[in-house]
Amino acid sequence: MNTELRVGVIGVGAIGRTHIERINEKLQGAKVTACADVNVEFGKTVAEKYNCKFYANGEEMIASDDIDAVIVTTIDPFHEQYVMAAIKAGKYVFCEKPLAPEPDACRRIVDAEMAGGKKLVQVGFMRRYDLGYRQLKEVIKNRTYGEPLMLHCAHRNPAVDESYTTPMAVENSMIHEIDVLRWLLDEDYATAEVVFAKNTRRTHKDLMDPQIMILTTKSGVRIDVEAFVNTGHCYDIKCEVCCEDAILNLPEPSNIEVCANAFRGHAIHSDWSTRFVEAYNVEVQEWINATKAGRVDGPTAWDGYAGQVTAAAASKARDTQKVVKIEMEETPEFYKIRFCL
Ligand code: ISE
Repeated sequence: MNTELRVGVIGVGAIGRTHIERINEKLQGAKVTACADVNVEFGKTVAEKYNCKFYANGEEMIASDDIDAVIVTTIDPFHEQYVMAAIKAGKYVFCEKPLAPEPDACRRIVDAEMAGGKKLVQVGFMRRYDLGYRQLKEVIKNRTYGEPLMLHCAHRNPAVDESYTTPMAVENSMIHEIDVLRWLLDEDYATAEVVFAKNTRRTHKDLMDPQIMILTTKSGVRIDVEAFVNTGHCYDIKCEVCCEDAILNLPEPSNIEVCANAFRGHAIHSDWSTRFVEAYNVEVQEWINATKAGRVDGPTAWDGYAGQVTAAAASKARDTQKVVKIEMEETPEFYKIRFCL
């Protein structure tokens, strides 16, 4: 396809708008030509602002000739219906994480995509596009420093509001580690466990914070991930990979070093949207390029499914305070090229 890819965005409340701006103002080869939102009044103002056609009905937009490809950025429970509509229309679709909240819903998407015989779905796991994680991936893939043995990770947010409750540490935050570490190590998980630390004074009654998720992979790599979402001061993502011959660390995004007031250091990010802004840009640009070339290069519907199967096991482990075995089927041939970014 030599002409611009015409993209329709469903759900323009939050990250949907950011993707519209990114596509129209920063990236190459695509234009947002339509958008849809259940909040009609608000959706119309967004359509007017970005000069695209508004649809009150998302399915109608997906089926229309106004667009070639779809971005789904609605609230999570609505992802399945729009991804399914895109598969039915034979259009490429980028769906923000999670593919769907329940593993069964993800499985229905996988089955529908396989039945259609063509990969169309990409899931928005943007960490895979972060330069630092890509550097780690290269070294781990080549076994430059031997086998990876254990990983120590942290996912720290400055603060969350009252709507963020205990299950969300796994399902909304550590789902990123679940995906990116599976991709880094190129293998599925075998068990999950979640333990609690002492609660911070900054939390509220429906949120245990911090929490530690412990995963083992099928080959025996041991992973611990700390989720601490009310640090009060920073957005901080850590990933330390202990290999046989070296310890590897996810690099910090670069920032000027400041020396003042008898202190030397550099600022770190206070929000995920700035920490991973470049990763988002690369992710959406690569999606545009692959879509125009008729391919899915990024995280597939199967990856989305594997993520939710693992998250469900970790949630069960948290609720029962037991180690839970993860039952994950072999990756079907259809999805076998999943790790070839
Ligand atoms: C949020 O929903 C995200 O996706 C961010 O990337 C993550 O860091 C944050 O913890 C989540 O709440």
